[in-house]
Amino acid sequence: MDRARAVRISKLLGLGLRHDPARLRLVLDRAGWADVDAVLRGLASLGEPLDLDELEAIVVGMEKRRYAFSADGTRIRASQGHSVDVELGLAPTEPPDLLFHGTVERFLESILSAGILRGARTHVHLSVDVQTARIVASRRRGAHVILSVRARAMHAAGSSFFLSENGVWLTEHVPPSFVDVY
Ligand code: HQG
Repeated sequence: MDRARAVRISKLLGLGLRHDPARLRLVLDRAGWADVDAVLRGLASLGEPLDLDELEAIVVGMEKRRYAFSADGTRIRASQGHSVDVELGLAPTEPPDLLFHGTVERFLESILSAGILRGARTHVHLSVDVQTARIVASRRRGAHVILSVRARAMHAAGSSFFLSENGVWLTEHVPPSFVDVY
């Protein structure tokens, strides 16, 4: 499959599995899972018919591994990034000392006063390394800013952290006192 089509389908999966299940005619369960057959039907209904092998190639082949199949292969979900209310069932985990957040200069003043907010998503997304944070920042226009988050100290002060299946750290809110410009 050509990359443009894979990216197009990956975006539709994001829409259906993270933000707006009805657009793909899906119903997600509490943990965010949808039936694979329903996903294939939903994609076909939006003009992107594909078979199970092609879906698997997209899920496994994209570097970020945004989506994952259930152990029995009948269901699929997004590993992070939701705006719909789901309970991923991740265990609270102690984070490393520092985590990173890539953003842009125009958000900086607000972040330094209100902290890092989850916005429309269920969690703030933090990266384990600066390079990933740079990629996150580069999705946006304007000068990039990398923030470091004193995650271990936040955890010690009572915040919960979760590590998604694809290696993204999640927390509900990062107070400004734990944020530094990197
Ligand atoms: C900013 C992609 C003003 C925040 C990426 C960010 C990531 C504030 C934007 C994942 C703010 C929210 C998530 C405040 C935060 N004032 N702006 N107080 N607090 N912001 O897309 O982290 O490709 O919801 O800095 O790779 O950019 O979809 O979050 O710029 O992992 O899998 O508000 O999405 O993954 O934007 O990206 P987002 P994000 P996928």
